[in-house]
Amino acid sequence: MANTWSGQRLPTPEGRRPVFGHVFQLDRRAVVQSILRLTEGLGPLVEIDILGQRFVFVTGAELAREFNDETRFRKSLPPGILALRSFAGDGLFTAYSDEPNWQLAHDLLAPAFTKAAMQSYHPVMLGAASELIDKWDRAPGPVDVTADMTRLTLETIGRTSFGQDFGSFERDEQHPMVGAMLAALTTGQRMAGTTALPGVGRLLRRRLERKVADQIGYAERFVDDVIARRRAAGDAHRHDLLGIMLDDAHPETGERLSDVNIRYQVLTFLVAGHETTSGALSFALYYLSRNPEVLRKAQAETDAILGSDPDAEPTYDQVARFRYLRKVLDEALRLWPTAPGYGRGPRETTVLSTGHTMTPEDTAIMMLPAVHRDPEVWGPTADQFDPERPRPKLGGASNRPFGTGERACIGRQFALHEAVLVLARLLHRYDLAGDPSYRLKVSERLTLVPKGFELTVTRRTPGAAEAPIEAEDEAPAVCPFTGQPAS
Ligand code: MNH
Repeated sequence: MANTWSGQRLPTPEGRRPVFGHVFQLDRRAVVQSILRLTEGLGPLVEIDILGQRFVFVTGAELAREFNDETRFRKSLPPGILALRSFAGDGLFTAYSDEPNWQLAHDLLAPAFTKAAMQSYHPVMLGAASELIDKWDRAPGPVDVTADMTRLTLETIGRTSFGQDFGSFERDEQHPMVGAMLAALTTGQRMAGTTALPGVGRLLRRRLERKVADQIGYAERFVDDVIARRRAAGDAHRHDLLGIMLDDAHPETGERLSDVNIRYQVLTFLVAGHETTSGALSFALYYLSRNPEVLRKAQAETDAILGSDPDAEPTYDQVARFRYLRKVLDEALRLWPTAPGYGRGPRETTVLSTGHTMTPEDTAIMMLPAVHRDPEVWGPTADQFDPERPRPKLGGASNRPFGTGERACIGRQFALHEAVLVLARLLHRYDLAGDPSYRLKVSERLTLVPKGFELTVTRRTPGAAEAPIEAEDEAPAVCPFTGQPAS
């Protein structure tokens, strides 16, 4: 059986009950935050029992670095990710690394994330940002930040990758696709938590399955329709992510993606391509609104680069120059990695530095919010937001919001370009005021996002900045495919 850890005892929180394990100590709507609380002080390797199913978490930065070694370990699919396969199949995110469609899709889609491709997305990203700005210019009161960031990122991924406009800024409610995707994903995850329960579990699963069938059906019909319309358009269509999947064969093997797999990829990119970036933008705006000095510096940077015209749009090359904004974003993703974990397992049976033996059937989940706040590495101010904090002891190895190795995020550059571009336009144009009585609450969908966070935005007059701000210590460039520093 998988994930037995050869029967070894691992540190585990108190109050574990027979059959139920720690389930009564978990808030069903905030499982990640519950686990963070439960595992505190027990690290770096902690076991949680949910209804007889074992979950092993890595909460220490040194140990996480050990797991990031690609020669010993690779991505593994913990139950919560495995459950997504009923929806996303062997799409890029949920495929096993040795499944043929992973390498095929990885190779085929790499051209959609080159610099040339990013340059072609740039004007589309600017267009979506302008629609957000039109909405905020007209806002009669405080804006719902997370909802609007989700509008923005859904439009960006839809338009750049599939030529699909969701009309998010024309509607008051979110597009039905958002609800359908979230329902499919969260239910899949909840079902994963019940697999060790034979009797009750089966009933519970069947009820959830029925509830979600309509939503999955909607999402699949929507995607099939996008694909069909593109096919009907004939040769005239564009060479975006969808175009590549429909038209291109692997340069060496001549293989193509199947229709079923293309559907999985479209669903994967729609989900992976917007939720996480939306959360990252929302957390960054939260911290900016809470740190006036940081906001002032970030605004000065936008003035220095974009000048005094509030309608100025950054060029592709200018986006890379927002070094301070990039640090703000990185620091927000350190504290709240919106994809809060990833699974790793050994290629061969191995002994960890903790002394525990791990077989290829075992999985450990890197608990990123804990890893990213490990005081051993980040010091006593680990929990504080400080975009200018010095690089930590382990450098980038202790900060992996985009995962690691060959299975690291393929959309990293896409997300960073989009997020910096949008933040630049917003801070150049607006002053931000949060409600001082708001206390950060984090809501857990598939990803982490601020909950109920509103901002009052008022137009500002961009100044001619006194002196352009240059970041002092520049982080080394990181390869988007390996997550390792590019040499
Ligand atoms: Mn993304 C994989 C985080 C934006 C598409 N992404 C990952 C992983 C993390 C991650 C972590 C690795 C998971 C694992 O090892 O199991 N992603 C993010 C974050 C953001 C993000 C924090 C934004 C901020 N991701 C994006 C965007 C896209 C995208 C934007 C698409 C345009 N991500 C993916 C895909 C994968 C992935 C696809 C799976 C890659 C693979 O396994 O080959």
